[in-house]
Amino acid sequence: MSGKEDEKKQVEKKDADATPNSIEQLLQLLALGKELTPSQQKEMKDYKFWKTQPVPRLDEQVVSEGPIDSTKTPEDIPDKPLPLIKDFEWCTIDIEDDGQLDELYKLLYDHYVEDSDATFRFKYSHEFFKWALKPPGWRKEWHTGVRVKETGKLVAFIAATPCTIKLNKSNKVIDSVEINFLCIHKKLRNKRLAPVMIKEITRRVNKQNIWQALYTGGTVLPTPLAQCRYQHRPINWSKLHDVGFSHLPTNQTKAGMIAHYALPNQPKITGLRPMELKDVKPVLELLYKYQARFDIVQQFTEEEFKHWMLGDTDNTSNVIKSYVVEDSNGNITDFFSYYLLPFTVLDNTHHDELGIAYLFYYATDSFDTPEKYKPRLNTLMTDALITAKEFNVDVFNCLTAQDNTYFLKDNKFGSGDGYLNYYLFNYRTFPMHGGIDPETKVVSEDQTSGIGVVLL
Ligand code: MYA
Repeated sequence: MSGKEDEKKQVEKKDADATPNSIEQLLQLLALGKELTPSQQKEMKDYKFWKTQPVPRLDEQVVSEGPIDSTKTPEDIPDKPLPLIKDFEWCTIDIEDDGQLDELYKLLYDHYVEDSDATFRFKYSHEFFKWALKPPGWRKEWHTGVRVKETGKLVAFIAATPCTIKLNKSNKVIDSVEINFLCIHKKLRNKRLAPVMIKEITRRVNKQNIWQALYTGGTVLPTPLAQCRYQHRPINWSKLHDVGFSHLPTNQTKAGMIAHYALPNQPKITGLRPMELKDVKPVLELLYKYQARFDIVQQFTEEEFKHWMLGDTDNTSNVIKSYVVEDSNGNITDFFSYYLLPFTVLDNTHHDELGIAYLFYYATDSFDTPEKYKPRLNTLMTDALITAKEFNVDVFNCLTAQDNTYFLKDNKFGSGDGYLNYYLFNYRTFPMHGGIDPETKVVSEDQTSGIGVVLL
């Protein structure tokens, strides 16, 4: 087969696997990035900033896992922040202060997601920020902003939150941070401020004797440990159609599409109920057993797990929803969780909000019997979709991470155009499977991914 024919086949295959264009646009928004064509891809030497950082090189063949630079101590790290360009100053966003949360909201609302039509915006809430940025062990100075000196206007932000990573193959546990919400005002783009923000958050984290970080992004940087693809499952197809996310495929009727995505009103699994405080310990034990199947996982203390699953409340959070299955002996056999981050819909006479759920952590005790595992996972996820209807979720998203590839097809998820790359800072790992064929990007059904961590 000639190269051209080969390329054409791949495109056909990808198209057959993909969902309508407008849904793809949604997923691009969510992914904050799109796969680059080979001619757009940069080489290592072109990454002027990243080539100076302790990250694996793009062409590197990893022979053993471990830190890249392990020579420094906190005393080697400067006490003072890096100098900023004239007229700007560093600040710390106090997320206990509603006024400062509003400033962060406004920055992200206007500048985090590129939406050329200005039709959809992330609808962050104070509750979301507090959940996302204040897990146990959070530090004020890790919510780092940049302001205009004269006016005090917030123009850039980056956040670190503590986390513990475990690499199952080498049995290494790494004290780490997750880096998220890097955002620069559109007028300050392409001025090399991002590298300064990254170096400053690195300094602040290093000062706490932490030398590794986990982060994700749509942009390809040196060097992803895995790449996953966005997947989505329309729940309220007719609303998605109304706001322009889903178009009607030829040879289909609206009624046919609605019927295709219809879900029962009641969950199927006996014993399914919202997770409570008393479940934290057994659910964490279940998760730990289950997660041994992935290459990279997150370890939680009970306190951390309580925060991430229940949002510091007894499951009355509007942001994180967690459910368990309790059998007749009182044992927890399964659990799932998802978080809610809606979109504001602008310029639509019928709808002003789109409900979006993102699959978070889940586990089941049936994973050691392959014939039971896949059907169980499928039913569990159907129940997750059913419960999400109660919270006005219109589309349910996940990645090809965890064991999601096992349930995507049966639960009518469709592949999007967005990709998410996973990175570790200052650590080499063996490459991990992202649940898609690395060449064709088609979902690898029936193959577990190596990715057991979920980042917001
Ligand atoms: S991912 C979400 C990122 N945010 C957005 O996409 C929101 C909209 N976009 C923006 O606000 C800006 O475009 C950003 C870049 C801020 C993304 N991660 O200042 P520049 C490199 C890392 O001129 P700008 C998230 O939050 C780029 O390759 N690097 O660019 C996780 C180039 O370097 P090089 C990125 O467009 C963040 C340099 O920046 C990213 O004005 C994890 C250009 O700088 C990106 N997403 O601003 C951060 N995008 O020359 C890393 C571009 O080498 C954390 N670049 O190609 C590392 C761990 C740190 C802690 C370590 C502790 C131990």
